[in-house]
Amino acid sequence: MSPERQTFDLVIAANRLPVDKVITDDGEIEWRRSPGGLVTAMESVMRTQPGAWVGWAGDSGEAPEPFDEDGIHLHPVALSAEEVRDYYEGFSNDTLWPIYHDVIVPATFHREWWAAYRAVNERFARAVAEVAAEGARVWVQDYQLQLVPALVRELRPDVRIGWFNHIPFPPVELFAQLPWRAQLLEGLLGADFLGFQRQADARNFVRACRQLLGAPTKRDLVTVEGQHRRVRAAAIPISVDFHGLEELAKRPDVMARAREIRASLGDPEVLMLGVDRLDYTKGIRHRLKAYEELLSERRLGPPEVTLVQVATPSRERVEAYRTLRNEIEQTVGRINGDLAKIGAPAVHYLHHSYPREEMAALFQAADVMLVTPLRDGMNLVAKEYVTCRHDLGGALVLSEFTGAWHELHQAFACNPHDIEGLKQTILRAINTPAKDKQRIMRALRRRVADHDVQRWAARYLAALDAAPEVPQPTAGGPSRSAEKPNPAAVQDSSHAAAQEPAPQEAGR
Ligand code: GDG
Repeated sequence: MSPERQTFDLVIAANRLPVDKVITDDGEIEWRRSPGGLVTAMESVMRTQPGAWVGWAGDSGEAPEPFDEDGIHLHPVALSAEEVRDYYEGFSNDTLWPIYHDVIVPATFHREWWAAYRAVNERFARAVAEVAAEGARVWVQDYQLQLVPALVRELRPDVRIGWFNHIPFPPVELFAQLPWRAQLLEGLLGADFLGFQRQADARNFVRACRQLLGAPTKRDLVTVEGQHRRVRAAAIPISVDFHGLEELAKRPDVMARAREIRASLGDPEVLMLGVDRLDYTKGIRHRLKAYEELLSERRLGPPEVTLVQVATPSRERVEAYRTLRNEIEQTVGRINGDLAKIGAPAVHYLHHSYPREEMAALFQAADVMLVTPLRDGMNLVAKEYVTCRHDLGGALVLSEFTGAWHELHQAFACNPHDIEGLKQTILRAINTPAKDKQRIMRALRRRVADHDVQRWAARYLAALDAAPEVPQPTAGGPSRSAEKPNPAAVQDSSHAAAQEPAPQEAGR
């Protein structure tokens, strides 16, 4: 640690920095805050304590110098073009992503990708070690950085380390396919506390440690033998900035835009909406199949009913994503070719990303929101939709395979693999009386309002502080054994388990 470096009590490490580079008309470089739940949550935390964010700035090659942006110290990490290919597109998105999402597409294993993943994780760990103050809290995000906890612990045994997984953690039978499974688990076990979206994800992790490493485990604790440490793994489900987004959705211009969207679609009786990154996990193909069958069977049809599908471009250099895009675009073409009328397309397919205001307007315009992933860590779109429905209108069709379903169990639940069932659920979401739908929407909104992203971050950090103690070497930094566990945090995170619906509620 160089003495002149600024250091921080809270350090976030995430694959991406929360800013995008924009070149202005006069050729100047500007950084614009990329709006996302994580950034909003961190803003609320960093208001009371200065924090740093370590991440990639989005361009390959040399990293920009560290800079401050809206009260957060941003510390860019460099990635070469080869590392973007091997660490990011390769190991993160073509090895880990499929394994962690039920192998919906086969995973690709390359030893060079693993070498790049390790090298980049080492670089992130060194950057974290540089900016973390004595005894700081370090919060590592997501599957791209699973080796960082152990690497940081080696460099900086004085800091407290947490990791949060935004995606599912797979059952041991799938995780075991990874040739580097032991190294990944050992990387994570460098943390004091590991956060997951669902209880099932935390349990999968603990089981993997027991079965693949032979580590002793007890409930949500894994013992790291040799280091006399215990690591806790628990569910702390992420959420959205309820009040910020609701305020946006209440803006008169946004509400007027929602009406304008409906009018430009010919004021259909039923407007259905899908909003997803174009990813095979999101179940877009299953959704289109159910919709196509409903149209062919004349149970629904344009112009009375129409579907808007926003498919945000994603990972376009990964083969599986290019294949998916072709399949979806062919299907949309076929549905419109077979089933649309002049001036009344059956599917409005939009392969763009939109400003937040437009998303909020779309959510308010939609009578039925289709969230049908085959597997999804949480799915924030579901929570954003109910947040925007301050009018209590609309209906949410929600896959049981999302983390969100474990909290939003009043939604119209579906199994997207069951096309017949999905069709029935869509019809039910359309035909349920408005009064009943309002009651459902009120309950869904209450859940998200009470469990917003600010509360998520506060709960996570409280759980990190309350994580089992580590015996510290007496020389050097402050002893952490003086800290008391925070019973409130422990109690609060077990609350998530209480919220999981009983299995018999699944078929609603
Ligand atoms: C991962 C996990 C987990 C999408 N298109 C546009 C746009 N979006 C926004 C949505 C939402 C976000 O992107 C997508 O979040 P999701 O949660 O739906 O899905 P992933 O991208 O797969 O996220 C997921 C999440 O991490 C957080 O932990 O929930 O399970 O896979 O906020 O609104 N936003 C704008 N324009 C778009 O065109 N402005």
